[in-house]
Amino acid sequence: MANRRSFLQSALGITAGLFTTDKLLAEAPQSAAQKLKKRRMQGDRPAFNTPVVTPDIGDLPYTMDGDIKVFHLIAQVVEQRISPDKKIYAWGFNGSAPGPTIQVTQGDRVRVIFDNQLPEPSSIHWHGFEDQIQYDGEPGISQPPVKPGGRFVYEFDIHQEGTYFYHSHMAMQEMAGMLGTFIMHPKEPYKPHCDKDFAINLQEYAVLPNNTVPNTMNMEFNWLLLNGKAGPATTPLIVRLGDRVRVRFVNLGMDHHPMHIHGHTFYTTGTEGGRIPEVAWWPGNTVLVGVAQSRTVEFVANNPGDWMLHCHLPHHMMNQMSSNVGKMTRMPGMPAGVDMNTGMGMLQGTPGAPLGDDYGTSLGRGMGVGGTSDMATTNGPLSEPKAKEAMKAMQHGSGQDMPGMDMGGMQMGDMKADIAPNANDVPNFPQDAYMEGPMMSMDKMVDRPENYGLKPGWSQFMQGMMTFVRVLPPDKYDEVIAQMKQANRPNDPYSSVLNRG
Ligand SMILES: [Cu+2]
Repeated sequence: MANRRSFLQSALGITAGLFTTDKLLAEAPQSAAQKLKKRRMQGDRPAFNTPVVTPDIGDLPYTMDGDIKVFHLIAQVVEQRISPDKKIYAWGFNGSAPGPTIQVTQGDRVRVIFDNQLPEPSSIHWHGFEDQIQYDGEPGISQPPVKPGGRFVYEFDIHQEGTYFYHSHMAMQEMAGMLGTFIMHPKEPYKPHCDKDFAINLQEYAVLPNNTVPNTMNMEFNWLLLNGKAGPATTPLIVRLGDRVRVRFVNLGMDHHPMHIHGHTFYTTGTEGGRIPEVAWWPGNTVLVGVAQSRTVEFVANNPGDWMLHCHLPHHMMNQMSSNVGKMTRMPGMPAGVDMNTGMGMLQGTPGAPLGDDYGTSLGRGMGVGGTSDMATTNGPLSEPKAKEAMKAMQHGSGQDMPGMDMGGMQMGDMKADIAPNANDVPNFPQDAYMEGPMMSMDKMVDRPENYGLKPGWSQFMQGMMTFVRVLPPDKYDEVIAQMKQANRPNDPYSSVLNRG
């Protein structure tokens, strides 16, 4: 076994050190790739470190300086579309928030050149590293804060293995998006071998409607993200029926997230402290990923279908949800005699929104004795003609009724068919029908090869921390992979999978 493994490792160029992970298998001689395929079909899995795929994010490339892997990490403001209809300015690294995933192997010597392009001091903490104190990244404690335009060089001998992270050690910067995953592949590959290995960063932001900047002080999060995207903009995990799959969840936010998979039972095989010995793995379909923790799960994708993978907190399966706005939708129109903010239900004024006494009960946070702005009802509009009028552009999908407003690609469901005639008389209605009928479908707006073949209209039921594990039979799998290859996207997070065939 050891001989075969070392043969494969050298045949695949794995021990030689990789410049980017996608090169890892691209360098494999054709014969080795064919042998690999044959072995997979025979159920005989070679052991090697499968490169981790971080959907929607990708990897930080590196160069070699002698034996040292050198990464260049740049803190900067990043413009990020977290959903087709929502763009925010986060603070991240090298163009994304979370920052790109760093992948190294146990035994590596690693240098990270950190440049601060932010308008205030920062530093990077290497979460879980058994490193030297001068490289721990605590500003003012282990190192001077890195000033705007400044640089600091971190250097490590990697002797651990597992799923770690990097983040700003300034709390508000972390909440603005400054975090990323750091994978330490083991020197001796984990057994059993996994065919697919994914990383998913869990994050939340508070961004009020019509705002583009996360409010890092707000405790009421209305955008819940997987790798910087809210459903349905998340990119599914593409796996072949029969693959053994590893998913590494990383949580660097304000909430804990019970991550749940449909149709499969997984084993928790790792924490933020590395691999768990096999005798201590525990089965489940939900794993609670606490703040500052990572949880690694593994399962055999033996059940074909497009299976949900999501946080199970109900409010984390939603987008744009905010109690700071909302009164307007169930009224016949804007109330007369009030200013725009009041009319729209914006919380404002003394004693201050949203935590003031006046508004307490509306937000479910008061003493329960009533507030001046209590709302008789909860969510959205009920009259079909009104909603249709408000959403003309979306119905037609091209914005021709509302010049200058391109909502192209949205499709409305059939409201009449979906809502009971007596809906208005039912206590607590509406709940999930808050957009007046079914949510708008955004299939076209989030179209990508990984979504190929999903059931039409799927996107209206995906929000927040929701994605798919698409367990595809060989023919469907090949079809989707072919589409992904054809897309030929620069820095494709899936490139290591695509190169492997
Ligand atoms: Cu959650």
